[in-house]
Amino acid sequence: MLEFIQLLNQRYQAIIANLKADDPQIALFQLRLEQLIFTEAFIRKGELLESSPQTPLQIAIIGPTQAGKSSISNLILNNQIASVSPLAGFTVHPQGFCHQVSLQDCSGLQGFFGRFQQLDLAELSKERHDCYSLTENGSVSELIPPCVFWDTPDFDSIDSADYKEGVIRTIALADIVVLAVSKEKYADQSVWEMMSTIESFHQTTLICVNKLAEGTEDLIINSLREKWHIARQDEFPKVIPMLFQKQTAKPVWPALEKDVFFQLQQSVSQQKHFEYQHSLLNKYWYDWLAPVVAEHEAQKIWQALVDKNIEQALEEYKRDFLNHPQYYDTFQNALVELLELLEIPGISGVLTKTRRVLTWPARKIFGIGKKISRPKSQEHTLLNQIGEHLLIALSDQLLEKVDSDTKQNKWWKDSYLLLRQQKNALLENYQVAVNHYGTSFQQDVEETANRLYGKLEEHPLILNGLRATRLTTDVAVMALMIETGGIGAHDLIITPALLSMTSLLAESAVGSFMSKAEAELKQHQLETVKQDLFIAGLQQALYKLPEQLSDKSRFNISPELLKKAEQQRDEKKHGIRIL
Ligand SMILES: Nc1nc2c(ncn2[C@@H]2O[C@H](COP(=O)(O)OP(=O)(O)O)[C@@H](O)[C@H]2O)c(=O)[nH]1
Ligand SMILES: [Mg+2]
Repeated sequence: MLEFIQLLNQRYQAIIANLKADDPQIALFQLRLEQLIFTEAFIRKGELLESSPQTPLQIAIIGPTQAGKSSISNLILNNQIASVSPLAGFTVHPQGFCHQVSLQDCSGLQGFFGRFQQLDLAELSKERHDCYSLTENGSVSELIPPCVFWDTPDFDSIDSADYKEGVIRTIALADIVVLAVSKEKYADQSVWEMMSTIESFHQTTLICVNKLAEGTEDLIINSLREKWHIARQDEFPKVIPMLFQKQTAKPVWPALEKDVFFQLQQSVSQQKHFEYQHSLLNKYWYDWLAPVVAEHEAQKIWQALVDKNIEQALEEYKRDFLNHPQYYDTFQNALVELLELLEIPGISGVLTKTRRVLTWPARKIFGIGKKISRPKSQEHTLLNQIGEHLLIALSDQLLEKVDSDTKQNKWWKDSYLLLRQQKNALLENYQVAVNHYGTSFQQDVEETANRLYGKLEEHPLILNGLRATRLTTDVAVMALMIETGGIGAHDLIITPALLSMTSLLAESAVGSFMSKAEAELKQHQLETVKQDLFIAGLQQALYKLPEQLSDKSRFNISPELLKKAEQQRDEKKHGIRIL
């Protein structure tokens, strides 16, 4: 799950970086990015609980600028270890202090912080925000049990992404959150936004109100309570009021509240982490993935468009070739092959004799001196036209979508541009496939001829009848011309001899076999064209086209990956589904 959330995070970042500054989506995407950072941190905490269950109690103090977080940290730690400053934004790294626990006890933390580097307190530099420190506290405090106590940077300072992420990580790590506010800052929007966001972490919370003027405690606590109930559903936590210390400039812990952390420790429960994680994921999932799902939908519409155009192309192919009485010549080709197989006596002799005569029409057709090549058949020309037409039609339909689908307008526009750019390459591949089909299907034609011949062999009477038929040189001439490429096979229809052979066969006992063979050949031809040219060729390449679009404007998370992530989301750590 962590990988998927990180992937989403990266995708959102990349897309935000490429949106125009005035794009209305920016604010929304940034909000989601922040939710993802919170969620990633919480998932990391779950992994820490699982991989290092011995990790000591974690307490983090959080709050806006100048609340006195570092001062209160020192008070609680009974040590002047966290730097205090009158300058806002002074603490910029999460700083962990090990109280009565050793650094070794905290060995799981580096894994939790991931790319953030663990340094010594003294090594932290203001220039670099992707680090945190972990230090042994040295002195003993009677306010806290053995734990790691974290001082954190102000959560309301707008600074680098690393800075913000460091704060969020530390908040998610905490078993107990101490919200530090001063009387000036407790009403800030940033405070209540944060408290509302982390409600889904279900952490034990304590509020320290610092710098209070004497006598204002009740007023401020009441106001805090009100704000809490607006921001959150859970119980209002315990509040520690701390009076403003004019002389010392250091807060003082109320004497009666010495064991508050020991009490709070009792209510820390890590048992429900995965349940909370699951509801956190569910809370945002739909929003986060809305643009991913929209891409999938656009992709589906695109595929349906491709399919529709392929269907139309096949209809054209049927109308203008397979079912066209003048142009369909494949079965005639099979009959010419059959003629050869029949080896009608005398024909071969005639063939040789007429060879000389034949050079004349062939030359006439192809121009004297030019190499004779088999002319492109009607089918070949038609298939190329159909392919080109398909790509043009698709391109037009994409352009229509740019106007009609305002929500996914960019998706369509990018796809349109990509198709325009790749049209020639697609067409070239298609033409190669058409050529290949032209030669390879000849085998199927020959096979049909063989089957017809085999059938005729079962009927020696017809076979002999055919052989006895006085076929004129006409047949031989036509057969030879086809062999040498002098003429298209469909011209055979006008050849009386072939006509007589065809009708002889049709009217004979093998007549129905013949028409069945013709129908089968046609069906097989349609399937082959559909599969080899339109499905394996065009459809597959076109389906994948949008996947090539730039990652800068798209999420490019496949439906399969999304499905896998959704399964993971609903699985407990040991593969048990959450009901
Ligand atoms: N006078 C007075 N100053 C305080 C008190 N608590 C904190 N401060 C001062 O407030 C400033 C900010 O404190 P700091 O702990 O660095 O706040 P942080 O930014 O939240 O960590 C420092 O100059 C502290 O000395 C207090 O009770 N009395
Ligand atoms: Mg500080």
